[in-house]
Amino acid sequence: MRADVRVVAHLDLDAFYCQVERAAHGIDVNVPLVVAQYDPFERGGVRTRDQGARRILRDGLERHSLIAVSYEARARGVKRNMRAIDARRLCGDGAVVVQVPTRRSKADLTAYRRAGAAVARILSRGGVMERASIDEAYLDLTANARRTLAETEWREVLATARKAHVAGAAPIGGKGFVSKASLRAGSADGPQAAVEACAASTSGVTDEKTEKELEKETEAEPVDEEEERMRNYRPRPPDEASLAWWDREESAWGETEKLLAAGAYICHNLRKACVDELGYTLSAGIATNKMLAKLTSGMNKPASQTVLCPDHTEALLAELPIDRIRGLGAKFGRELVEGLDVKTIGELARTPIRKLEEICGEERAQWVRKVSLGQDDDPVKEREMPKSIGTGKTFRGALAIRSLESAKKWLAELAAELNDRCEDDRDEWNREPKLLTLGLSSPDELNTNSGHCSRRCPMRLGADEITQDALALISKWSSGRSDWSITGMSVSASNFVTLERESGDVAEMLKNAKSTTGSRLATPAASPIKADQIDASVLAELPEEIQREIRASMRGETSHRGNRAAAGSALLGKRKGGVGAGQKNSITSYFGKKT
Ligand code: DCP
Ligand code: MG
Repeated sequence: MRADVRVVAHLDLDAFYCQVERAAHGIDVNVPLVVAQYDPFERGGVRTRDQGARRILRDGLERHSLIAVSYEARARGVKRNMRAIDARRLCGDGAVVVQVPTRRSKADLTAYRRAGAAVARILSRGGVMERASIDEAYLDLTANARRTLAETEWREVLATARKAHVAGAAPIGGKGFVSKASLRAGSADGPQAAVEACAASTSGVTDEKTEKELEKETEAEPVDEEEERMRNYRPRPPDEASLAWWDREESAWGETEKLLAAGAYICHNLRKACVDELGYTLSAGIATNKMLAKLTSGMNKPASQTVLCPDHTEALLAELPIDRIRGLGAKFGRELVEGLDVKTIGELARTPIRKLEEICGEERAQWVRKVSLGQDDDPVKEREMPKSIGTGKTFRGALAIRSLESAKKWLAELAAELNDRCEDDRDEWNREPKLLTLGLSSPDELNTNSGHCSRRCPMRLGADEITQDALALISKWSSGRSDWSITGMSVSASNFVTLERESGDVAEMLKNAKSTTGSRLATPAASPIKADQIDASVLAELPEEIQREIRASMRGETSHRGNRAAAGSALLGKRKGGVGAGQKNSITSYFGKKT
């Protein structure tokens, strides 16, 4: 068995916000549901709207744009970025329009983040997991697939695996399920194939198949109870070409194909666990690298998975429009299309490397060549836990803070933000911080500390508590000084301790989220933070003074400023490990966060 073969899955929740809202409001799966953005021009300011039913909108629908559309609504022609009023027009009065929760005059994604984290916890049972956005993740299933093949009867593996579609099994552009429109990477509208599948069950006839034909398919492939539950969103059963591929003689199977089948078996069981334990459906792509897995996962949405094996890859990419690969869209993609007079990935693959280099230079040409051949070496990486979380703001010139009252006002803002992030962090990593660090930039520190200093105290969670504690630190710092001013302020949380147990389901998690103080602490404080793991892209976003300070600390100029290195590192922690950070040259950095 070739040691370098990988089995990589990409999993993405179907109409994610809609699924969360459906569960929150108890809306039947057959009812078209859309999630709308809040009205930014709401009279009297954007009101806070929590998880309750007040978020179901009945009026003013023209003022809300859509950010998530259920497959039932997609089947009726509703698309993301339409207005909520259009959903009502296309789906009738039965359509449910839910507004995103709001807090402090902006969207509050907490419920979605928590649901995404709960799903991720289940998926991580399958192997090394890399979360790619709020509702998608990559899994490296290689080791698990090898184990599965060694320990599980092939017949059992195959019985489950063959529920997956096989990309490229049917001729592209023919009557098979692989249509250009179903290759949705980079497309905001979702897969046409899935829309057709839904339309078939709701309005009768599709371009390709009559309801009768679909019924016949279902008769030919009886569904078991488990499959029935997964059919919340009526996935289209694999077509005949896919089934013929699965049903080949065992002797015809290559080793990589068997590993991919085992990957499909594992992936199916993980998706089933998400349905059984949380009620959420996902779609998945199983292939030999991240780029191909991502490309494949959207081909048969919703609630379905697709396998892409090496034998079918070339044919699949050959017809794929160039802009379907993330990183080859927009300006760069246009440059290639126009400069080389090519339209598809296949044509790109046949372009001599010299010509590619003329258009985009040596390094990029290499990347383009690899992508066009369906190659991607980027490993699935577990995300690192940030060492600290923080937020800050600068107050230059006339905006400088000169009174405790004004400091308190801004601290309240920063504290609220920090507290939110700590709550999200707790949901994701099951831990709480024990140390609060206040970072200050001030002309008063110029003589002694080159303009910056930091102060620390034990961390109490809660926006008010953080405000009070940070204010007490400022108050102490300012006492004895006259005419002081502050030109930059940051608050950060660090020294995390793991909480005793992980909450297993969403309801439990929401319950836990209400208590913010750490009575469930288990392990001793983590080691102190160091400014040693710095991400350049995050550094660039920080106030200049703080950037300078961190750079100095990286050069080893610690002397009297030990604390400040920690403060800088804390600020960086807010995005450490984020998608795409520090991986500019990798293919998958182009498949960044969608939200
Ligand atoms: N989202 C958003 N604004 C966007 C895109 C997405 O707020 N422009 C949110 C709403 C989505 C969620 O992110 O529910 C996940 O994005 P996806 O692109 O995965 O879309 P869906 O999960 O809604 O649908 P699909 O079934 O196509 O994955
Ligand atoms: Mg999704």
